Amino acid sequence: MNLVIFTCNLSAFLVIATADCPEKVFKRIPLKDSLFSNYLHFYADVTVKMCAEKCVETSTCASFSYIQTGITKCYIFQDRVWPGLNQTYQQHMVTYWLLAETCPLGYTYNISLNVCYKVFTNQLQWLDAMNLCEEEGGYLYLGNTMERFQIIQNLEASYNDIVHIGGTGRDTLWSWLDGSEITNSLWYPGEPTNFEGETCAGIIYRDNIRQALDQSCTAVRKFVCEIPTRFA
Ligand SMILES: [Ca+2]
Repeated sequence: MNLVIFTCNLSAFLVIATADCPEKVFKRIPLKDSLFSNYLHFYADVTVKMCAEKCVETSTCASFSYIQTGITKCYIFQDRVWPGLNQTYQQHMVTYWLLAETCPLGYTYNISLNVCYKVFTNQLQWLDAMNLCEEEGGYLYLGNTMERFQIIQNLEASYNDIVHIGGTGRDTLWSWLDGSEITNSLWYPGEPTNFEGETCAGIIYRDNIRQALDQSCTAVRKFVCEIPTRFA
């Protein structure tokens, strides 16, 4: 088996090429250090390449997590794992997803941002929306740059209410699902209000602008999913 680390400007990519199966591409997903309990297999004292190889060998594997400190640990998963609301965190844990070839049907590809995204018109609670995005192969949309936020700004008028996106927190500890801070410039004036139970992020449309707000996780809203692919 021929293993190659792909060292272009996207150093987060790990490419596994084999003689008898198509090239597999893994991408290090920008999620917080998370420790997941629902793994298919566990391996100790292996390299990250060996861990990726174990995933390729496991037909149902969609992602793996890896810790390089101390005795290396490799966890193989059936799902593309993501940090849930009550996830355990372990510093230095990194997660790679086996990437899809293209944007799924119904998703829009934004070439300048390299992102596949879809706005959903059905309304769900935040966690149900996140689970649906996960079933699609991704997660709730990360608005973690001004450029990414612009996609939200350009939503049709039919989304002129609150929309779920991929951020959680409370008090002053608010972050996108990749762990990056929700910066002050993205909050709607006066938000986050940190009212009781408002621990999920959304986008509100008011006064001709869309900005972030904290809101109840149990409110049913439209939502936006994004899917990482081997080119996005
Ligand atoms: Ca609020």
